[in-house]
Amino acid sequence: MRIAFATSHYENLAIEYLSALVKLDGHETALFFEPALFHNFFCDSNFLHDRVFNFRSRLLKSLEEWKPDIIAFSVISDNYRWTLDIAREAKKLTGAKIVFGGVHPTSVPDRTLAEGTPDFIVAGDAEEAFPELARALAAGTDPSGIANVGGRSGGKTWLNPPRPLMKDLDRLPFPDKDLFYRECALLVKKSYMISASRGCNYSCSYCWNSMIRKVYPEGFFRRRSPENAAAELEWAKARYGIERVTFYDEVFTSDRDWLEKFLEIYRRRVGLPFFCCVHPDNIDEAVVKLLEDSGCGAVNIGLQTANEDTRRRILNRGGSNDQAARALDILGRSKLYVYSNIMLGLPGETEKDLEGTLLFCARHKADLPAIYWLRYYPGTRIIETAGGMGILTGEQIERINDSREYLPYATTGSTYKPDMARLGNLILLSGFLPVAWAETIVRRRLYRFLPAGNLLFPVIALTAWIKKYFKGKNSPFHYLSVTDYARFYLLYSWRLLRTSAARLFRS
Ligand code: B12
Ligand code: SF4
Repeated sequence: MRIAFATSHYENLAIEYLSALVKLDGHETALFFEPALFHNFFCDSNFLHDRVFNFRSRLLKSLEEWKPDIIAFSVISDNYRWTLDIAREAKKLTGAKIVFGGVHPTSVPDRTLAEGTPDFIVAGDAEEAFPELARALAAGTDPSGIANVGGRSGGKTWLNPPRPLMKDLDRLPFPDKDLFYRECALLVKKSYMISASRGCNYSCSYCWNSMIRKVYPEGFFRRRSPENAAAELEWAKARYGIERVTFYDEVFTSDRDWLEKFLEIYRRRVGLPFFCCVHPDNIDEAVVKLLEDSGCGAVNIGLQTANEDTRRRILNRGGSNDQAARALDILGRSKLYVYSNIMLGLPGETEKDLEGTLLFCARHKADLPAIYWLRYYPGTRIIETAGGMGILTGEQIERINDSREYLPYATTGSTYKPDMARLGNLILLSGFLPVAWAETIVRRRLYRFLPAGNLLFPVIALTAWIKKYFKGKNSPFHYLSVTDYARFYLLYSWRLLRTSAARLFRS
C-alpha cells in the first residue's frame, strides 16, 4: 500500500514513528508538507499565507500524482481545520482512505468521526492500531474490530475501546527521520527531535495529560530505557551529523535514577548540547550540576502563576512557591539558560494575582519568563472548571471542541485582556527588572502606561542576544535563527515558483 502523511509547520514525531512501523510491513510511505509561510508562531498574515504563499494546490497536486491508498493526518486542535480542508479535497482527487490520529481525534473522537471527512480515526496510541488498520485495508478485510480504531459504516459511526498500552517502548523502531530530512533538512537539522518517554506523571488541568488520563485511567506515562534512547542519538549523529538535541519529554528530570543512568551514557556516546523541560519539584543542586556537566544548555520550567491556591485548585499543579523559588534560584546561579512559563488569563485571575506573579518573577529571576495566554483545549479538565465557574458557556465549549477558533496562545489564547496584557509584558521583562523597581511599579500601578501589544517575540530575540553577549549563555531551543528562517522562506518560495513555472510551461 502507498501511505501518504500530510502535515504542516513542523517535524512530527508521531508521523516518523508510524512511517517506520508500516514500512516494516512492506508499505511505501511519503511526506506531503505545507511549510505554512507567514502563518506561524512568529509571523501571521492571512493575506500573505492564503494569497501569495499558498502551498495548498501544490500539496494537493503532488498527492494526486503520488496516488496514495491511504492519506494519514496527525491532528492537534490547532491544525484540525487545515486538516479537514486538505483531507476533503485530497479525498475527492485521489479516492484514498482518510485516516486521522493524534491529540484532537483522541480528545473528541465522536465529533471528529461525525464531521464526516475521515474514513477512520485512531484514538490514543497508534503504534499497533495503525499498522493493523493498514494491513486490513491492504487485505480488504473488515477493520471494524480493531482496538483504538473508529470509523463509519451504514451511516453510523463506531469507535472501539483502546487496547492495553505498549509498556515496553524499546520495542519500537527508531523514527523514520528521512521523511523530514529529505523534505527540509534545514527545518530539522538544527536540533534533533527525540522523546525518551510518553505522557507525564502530572496531570495539570490545562494540559493534554489531563485528557489522556480519561482514556487510560491506569496511567499513560512510560519511559524508554537509557540505553535505547542513547542508541537512537548515536545512530542519528552518525547518520545525519546532528549538532544538538531537543528532548520533547514532558518532564525530562522526573526520575533521578533514570536521569543519572541516561546522562552517564549520553556524555560518553553522544556529548551534544541539549535542551529539555524540567519541573520545580525535581530541581536541586545535584540535578542542575548533572545537567550542566552533560551538555545541557537550556531548560524550560513551568511556574504558571505565583498564586498557590489557583495553581493547586484551578491548575491541579501542586508544589509550593518556596519550592518554585528554590528551583529558580538554583537554576539562576547555573550556566543554564532558563525559560520559565507563566500563564495569563486563568479562571478567576485578578490584577492582584498578576502583580504577585510579577513580584515573584522579579525576585526569582529566569533568563526569559515567557508569558502565554491560557487556551482551552478539548477534553482538558480546566474546561469543566471554567464551565462550573460560569466562565465558559456550553456554546463556547462546543466551539472549543470543534476547534472553530484559531487563537494562538502566544499572542491571544482564549482569554486575552488588554489590561492584563500590560502586566504580562512587565512579567516578560522581569528578568531585567530590579526588585525595588518592580515593587514601586506595582505600588503605583505604573504598568498601566505600558503597551498592551504582545512583546513576546521581540523579547525572546533581544534576551537571547543580551544573554549571549553579556553572560555567555546560549539558548539552544528548537527555534531556528532569523537567518535560518530567511533561508527556509527562500527555499520554499523558490520551490513554489518552480512548480508554478513548470505548470505554466506545461499548459
Ligand atoms: C513535541 C510537541 C510539539 C513540537 C512539535 C509539534 C509536532 N507537530 O509534532 C512543537 C514544539 C513544534 C510543538 C508546537 C505546538 N504545539 Co505541541 N506538543 C508537543 C508534545 C510535547 C509532544 C508530541 C509528540 O511528539 N509526542 C510523541 C508522539 C509519538 O506521540 P503523539 O504525538 O501523541 O502520537 C501518538 C498518538 O497521538 C497517535 N497519533 C499521532 N498522530 C497520528 C497520526 C495518525 C495518522 C495516526 C493513525 C495516529 C497518530 O499515534 C502516536 C503514537 O502512538 C505534545 C504533548 C504530548 N504529549 O502529546 C504537545 C502538544 C501536541 N502541543 C500542543 C500545542 C497546543 C502546540 C502549539 C499550538 C503551541 C503553539 N502555541 O505554538 C504548536 C502547534 C504545532 C503544530 N502546528 O503542529 C498541544 C495540543 C493540544 C491540542 N488539543 O491540540 C499538546 C498536546 C500539548 C498540550 N498543551 O497539551 N509541539
Ligand atoms: S507537568 Fe507539564 S506536561 Fe506534565 S501535566 Fe503538567 S503541564 Fe502537562
